[in-house]
Amino acid sequence: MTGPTDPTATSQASPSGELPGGAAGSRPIVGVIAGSRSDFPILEKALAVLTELDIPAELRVVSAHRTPAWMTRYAESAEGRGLRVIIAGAGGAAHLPGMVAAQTLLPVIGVPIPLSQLDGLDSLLSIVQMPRGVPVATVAIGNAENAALLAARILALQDAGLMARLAAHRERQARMVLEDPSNIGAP
Ligand code: RP5
Repeated sequence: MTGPTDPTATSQASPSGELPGGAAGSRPIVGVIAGSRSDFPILEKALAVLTELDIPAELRVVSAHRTPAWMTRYAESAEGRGLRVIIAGAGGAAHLPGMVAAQTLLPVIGVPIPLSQLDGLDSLLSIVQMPRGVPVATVAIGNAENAALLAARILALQDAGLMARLAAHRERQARMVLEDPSNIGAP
């Protein structure tokens, strides 16, 4: 058996060792889980957005196939630990988001991870084609940033400060387009 026995007992350290999101030591409200450590480079983009929006988050490896019991413990304990949204990224036969969604009532956002074979289409179809009754909100292949932004929109419904930070984020995005050198002098 691999994986921690108690999800509350493990740290929320990012690969850099820092607590991602929010003030150091604040309790994570978004759980970002990866089917493998090899998925981290993509899922770290979600953490970066969550950190920018000051949303406390954790990043862990939870494999549906290699550690099914750990996946169940993670899903079943998530709400009780204070998580409000789960972002789950997996590649290939990407069953992690769906199987977590089957074991928690928290919203689950799936990130299809592109692998070298099939370019992530396999991951996308594995995650998006959920049966009726067990929803997973699926973002574009590799688009972990959007998973974080969608999580933020869900959380912002009950957090006016976060809603304001999201509005500022959108404003910055728009400004980057409008201030692109190609738009100088445009009407
Ligand atoms: C999936 O298998 C993981 O999400 C990962 O994308 C893929 C390959 O995993 P590794 O063989 O790199 O550990 O479960």
